[in-house]
Amino acid sequence: MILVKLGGSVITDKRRIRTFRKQNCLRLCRELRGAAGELFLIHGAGSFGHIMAARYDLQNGVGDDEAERLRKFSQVHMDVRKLNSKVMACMRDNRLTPFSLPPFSFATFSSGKIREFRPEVIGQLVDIGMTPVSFGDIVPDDANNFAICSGDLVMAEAARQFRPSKVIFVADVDGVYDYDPKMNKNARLLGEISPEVLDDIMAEGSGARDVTGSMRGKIERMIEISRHCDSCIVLNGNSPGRLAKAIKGTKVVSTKVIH
Ligand code: IP8
Repeated sequence: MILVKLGGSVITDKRRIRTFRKQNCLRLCRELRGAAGELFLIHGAGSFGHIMAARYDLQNGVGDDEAERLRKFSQVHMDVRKLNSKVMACMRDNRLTPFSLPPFSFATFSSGKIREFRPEVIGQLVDIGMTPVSFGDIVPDDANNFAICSGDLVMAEAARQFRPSKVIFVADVDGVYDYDPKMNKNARLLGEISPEVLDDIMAEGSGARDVTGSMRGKIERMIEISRHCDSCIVLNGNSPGRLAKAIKGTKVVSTKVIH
């Protein structure tokens, strides 16, 4: 299996609410064709999820008597499903055979973590040559009534269960940098990232943060994922051709994640 996450920042404009980057998404789906038949695709929520989730503070769940907040969870869920439909359409336009799997169709959640995971729901689709497509979403949660499930959480559990040959994170920059490249023009692209260098480059809390966590937390999760696959890389999806080459096994500008 090849596990790919299309980051929300490459398929949406993260600063403008519900703004889809259709041309980028179409091209990336074309590049994914090389993985057809063995692909599990996950995409982020971008500006269809993070802006409203942060505005309404949805990362802290919802109480039993908060009907108005439930409406907000429902709204964000609807928005991310709209984004998912757009991604699905781009895949179909490229003659891929996507099948949408919201996280709650194969997992249950408690305190924002996966409680049960049913890999057979995903495996069955891959076995018959379909491409399951999951995404960052709002999910029912045993402890907090509702929670936000990042696509990264799905990536981590899928890597543990399926032990993919390749895991590819498609970002809007060339890989992982020592500083945030959007804030610091001297930031240096790292060829490799491992637990040893993580502490040197990032103090807790540094780097951009969104509703599903800090940059450091995301990198820690990638390092964990790298334990369960043959290769794990972060590359730039705004640069045409890199995803297709990485799928083929050609070396591209990227950061290799190792443990
Ligand atoms: O973009 C976030 O998923 P991510 C999901 O994969 C929501 O971290 C609803 C904000």
